[in-house]
Amino acid sequence: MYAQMVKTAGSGVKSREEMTQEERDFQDRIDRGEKIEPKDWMPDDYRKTLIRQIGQHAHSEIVGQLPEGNWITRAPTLERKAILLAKVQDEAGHGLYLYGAAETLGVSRDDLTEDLLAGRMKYSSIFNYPTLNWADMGAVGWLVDGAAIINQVALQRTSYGPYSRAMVRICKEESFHARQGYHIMMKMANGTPDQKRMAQDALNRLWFPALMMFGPSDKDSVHTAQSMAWRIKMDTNDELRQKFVDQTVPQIEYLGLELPDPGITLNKDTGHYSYADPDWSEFFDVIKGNGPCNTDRLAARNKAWDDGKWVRDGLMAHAEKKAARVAAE
Ligand code: BYC
Repeated sequence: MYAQMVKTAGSGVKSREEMTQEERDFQDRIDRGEKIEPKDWMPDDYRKTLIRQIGQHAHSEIVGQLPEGNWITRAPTLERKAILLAKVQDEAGHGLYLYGAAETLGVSRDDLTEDLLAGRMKYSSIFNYPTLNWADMGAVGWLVDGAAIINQVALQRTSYGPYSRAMVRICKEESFHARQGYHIMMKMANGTPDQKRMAQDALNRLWFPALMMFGPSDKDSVHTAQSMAWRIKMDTNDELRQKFVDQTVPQIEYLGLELPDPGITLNKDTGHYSYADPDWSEFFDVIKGNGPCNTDRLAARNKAWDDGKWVRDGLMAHAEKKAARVAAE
């Protein structure tokens, strides 16, 4: 466990001897599986890592509304429209739970938002890819929410209490999201030849970006060793990616679609599928801001923030008046 992690070469994780007594006591709590709560003592870097990860996670939920929100008015039936609308609203709620969890660490929601809008904080790479047609709504729900669940189910056991509790609630809703996406794929894969072709094309385009959601390969992941020692992350990026591939390949086969990577093969000895890595240079380019939709996504979020100023100002004025009234009573 932790003792093995500290020896990871070049991980930057402190050995027990290098820790202060407070840090050792903190690590012991983590190793016993205790939850850390907002008022507990924690190392500065633990706090910073959580703010970075939870903040990015919250931003992903909010930015993640854009590629799907774009299809609400064009959903093919009233029922599909209502389902997609509910899903996109859920993502806003997930963002709010996560901003709430981040705020318990002493950072304000406005500061996090400003960092996102100025391009100082990241959000998931996947949302920098376009959603071109209705089949993409199926593939996003199935693959993107499917990948998010695999990561988030593990995070339900994360060491920071408010983050872990937010994950429990989010995971329940994510299961519905993934199911609705797969349902769209089932309809299309069993529909007309054109619909099946669209389903295949959406799978082919979104497969590698979905694999990238788990982050760089373990050898290039800068934060994994320390985050696992602190049980902020419960699994490595490659472990979660493998789980996703193992879960998704049989689903592709059930749909009767072709595998998006001809190299996918089941290794009978390990029980796992081998698969091709995504193009990591593309991934690093996307997270640096150079993906197909980065500029549009940030412009849309900036516009929403500016357009919403009158609402925030109105709410603040109302709150101030109410506080003054209460104080005068
Ligand atoms: N995209 O050391 P590493 C969803 C960055 S969406 C962008 O492995 P870490 C949903 C990473 O931040 C899913 N950046 O990092 C919403 C770091 O850069 P910095 C959202 C990425 O943190 C709406 C650098 O690369 N889920 O739910 O240990 C509709 C090195 O990486 C990405 C979460 O956010 C990426 N994909 O591990 C539908 C889950 N990957 O910060 C669905 C919570 C890596 O040093 N987050 N980077 O500049 C995590 O579990 C972890 O943060 C990650 C990365 C596994 C993503």
